[in-house]
Amino acid sequence: MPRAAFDVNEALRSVQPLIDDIAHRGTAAVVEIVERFDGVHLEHLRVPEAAIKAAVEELDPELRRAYRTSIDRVRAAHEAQRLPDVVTEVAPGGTITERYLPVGRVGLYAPGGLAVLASSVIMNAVPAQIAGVDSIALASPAQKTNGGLPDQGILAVAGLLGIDEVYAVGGPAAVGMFAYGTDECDPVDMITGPGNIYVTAAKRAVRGLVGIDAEAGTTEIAVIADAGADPAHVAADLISQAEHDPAAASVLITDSAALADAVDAELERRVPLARHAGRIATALAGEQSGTILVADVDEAVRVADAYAAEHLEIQTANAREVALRVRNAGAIFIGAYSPVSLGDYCAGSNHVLPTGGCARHSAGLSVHTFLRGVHLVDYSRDALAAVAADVVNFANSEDLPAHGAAVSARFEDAAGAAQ
Ligand code: HSO
Ligand code: ZN
Repeated sequence: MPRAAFDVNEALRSVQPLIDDIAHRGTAAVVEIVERFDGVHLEHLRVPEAAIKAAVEELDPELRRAYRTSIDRVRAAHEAQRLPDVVTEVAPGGTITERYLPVGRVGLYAPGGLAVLASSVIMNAVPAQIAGVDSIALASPAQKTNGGLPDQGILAVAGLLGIDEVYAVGGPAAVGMFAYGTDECDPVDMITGPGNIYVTAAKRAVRGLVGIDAEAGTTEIAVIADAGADPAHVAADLISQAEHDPAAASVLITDSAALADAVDAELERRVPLARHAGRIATALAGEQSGTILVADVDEAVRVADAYAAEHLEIQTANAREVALRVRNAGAIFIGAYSPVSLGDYCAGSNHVLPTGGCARHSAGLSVHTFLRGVHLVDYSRDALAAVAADVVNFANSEDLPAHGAAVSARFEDAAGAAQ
């Protein structure tokens, strides 16, 4: 199954000048770029705190409950990712402490565009908060329909999460603002959050100056289903992720031709009824979507591993046992009652996941994304003395004798004689 084309370097050509402009002219450049691309003139980049409070107060009670459920479950599941400091005594008197330190300041990006995803703010902010990041800024495009403020749902989620530093800045301008800082926004150490190809290109442009999360590509779902799966469930789930993007990939892997036909029939019935029928139909018809017929569930697992989907559903007998055999997937959804869309919002799992086959080498966003392991090296005099000859010999073998001398100097008197 080919992946949809996604040429970030091409986009980078038009984005790099914008980033350079922000690096040189700061706020003035950000304001001009927002005006040019979003058609909104900003007096201030920063959203007044009163607007965030108002968004929380005006929340529809049912939506507020949904946001709360999501936040509570994502918090609960991500608490388990905290890493304790670990002290290892590698020799008597010599210890290495693995210490996990949070990134100091993070800029989160929440896109406007095709779909404004308040849920992604939760998925990015909660792990950062649990990691102990103490300064979190959020940027999201100014919406003409909301008086030049970001989307109300994004503001409300920010309020519920206790984030009060929010900027009405979208696209590459937000990435440039976070990376270089302006007189209104201090520079950050790391930028995370999904965005369109121009946002992704902008993150590529500032990578190194700041840390960035993995590049988010087009969303994908693969479903391993056997003859016992419910074709209506499978079809609904394939449609759910196709709803994101005409280039989304929906892949069925099955050992049952009858199930494949039944799913096709369900798709034919359901797609025209969907609100976003146009882009769903385009995504399902694309060469990146389709059905792979396999001999048995073992072969299905091998295909799933080779494909390395962002989301993998297992709708087979003994689904949990099958899931435990899979090596490559961003997240795995087990059985008939764990659809991907549950995970998109309220399962507790993170929905920022590796796409485009990156699940072969990378994991989704987590508390670990915002932590850095630092080694604390602590040897006593005796412990250093015991290993000194090894360091000296190793250093000499690399023709770096001053390295060895830095150890021996500690065991010599002022005249250079061994003590
Ligand atoms: N399925 C998307 C996340 C999302 N879906 C947000 C709905 N809102 C990528 O994992
Ligand atoms: Zn989704």
